[in-house]
Amino acid sequence: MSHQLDIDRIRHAVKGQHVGCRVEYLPEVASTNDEAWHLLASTTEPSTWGGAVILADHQTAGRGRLGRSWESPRGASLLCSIMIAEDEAQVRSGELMLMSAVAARDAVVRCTELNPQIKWPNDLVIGGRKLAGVLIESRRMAAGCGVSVCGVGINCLQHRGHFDPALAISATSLELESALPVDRTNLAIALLTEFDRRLLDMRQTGGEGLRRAWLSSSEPMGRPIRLRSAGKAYSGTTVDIDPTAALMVQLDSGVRRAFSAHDTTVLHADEPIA
Ligand code: BT5
Repeated sequence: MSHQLDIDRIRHAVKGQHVGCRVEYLPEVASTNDEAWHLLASTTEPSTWGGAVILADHQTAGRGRLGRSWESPRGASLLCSIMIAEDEAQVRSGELMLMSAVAARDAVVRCTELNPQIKWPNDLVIGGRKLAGVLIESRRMAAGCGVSVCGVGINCLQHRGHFDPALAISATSLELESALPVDRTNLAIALLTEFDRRLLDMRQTGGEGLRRAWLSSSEPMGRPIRLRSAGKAYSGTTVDIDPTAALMVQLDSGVRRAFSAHDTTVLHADEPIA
């Protein structure tokens, strides 16, 4: 089995779907999300790029949320950005965040024997170690159309030594977790197919099914949690998520509060609160 991404096979497999109506591949980019924004900025009709996908084998400046970086050794990850135009999908960035996490998880479940959990807001974890992350960026384009770029990074072929020392304990990959061979092409097909299915479902039935799917695949609610938001630290117990992907927390102070996925960091158990 080849470890190369087979782009022709991906294009063929997702033919007829909205997500994957165009599949662009670049061996190396700064960030697949940047590449998507360049493409969108260079067209007078950004909405026609809805459903288009950028895949790459390597990122020199992959990014996470809040200015953090996303590491990926060459050829080892699935690095993917999916463009969704607001008017076609009538979905907001919070729903896209839920959708991306659920689609990424379901893709892993389809391609392996693994059962990762979603960790709010955007991580897939196995045994507490991070397997994948999601980054949603939304902008209003010059043409007046709102577009979101859903970036998904899944660690596939990494061995322990591939990870920086800082990630060696906190990160994992399909290769490390699964007894089955890892095929990035199959995973890409499954991701685009699951995303397409969820998007269609969302348009037809609204966000409730998506929220339920997210909850049934996530770490259970009712857990103690420590968070940092807008420079302040909080601790409490998780209660629920809402359709904007905000996490409802019963704070130790007695107040119930929603935390937005865009500006909140979950603190590790041993991480200082300040
Ligand atoms: C994320 O951010 O988890 C979102 C990652 C999204 C990456 C995709 S790849 C395709 C697209 N193009 C991009 O440029 N980005 C998207 P966040 O929750 O902020 O987590 C970032 C943190 O995860 C870092 O600060 C590290 O601690 C950790 N991290 C970095 N690389 C990792 C990796 N490969 N595996 C596990 N953890 C990692």
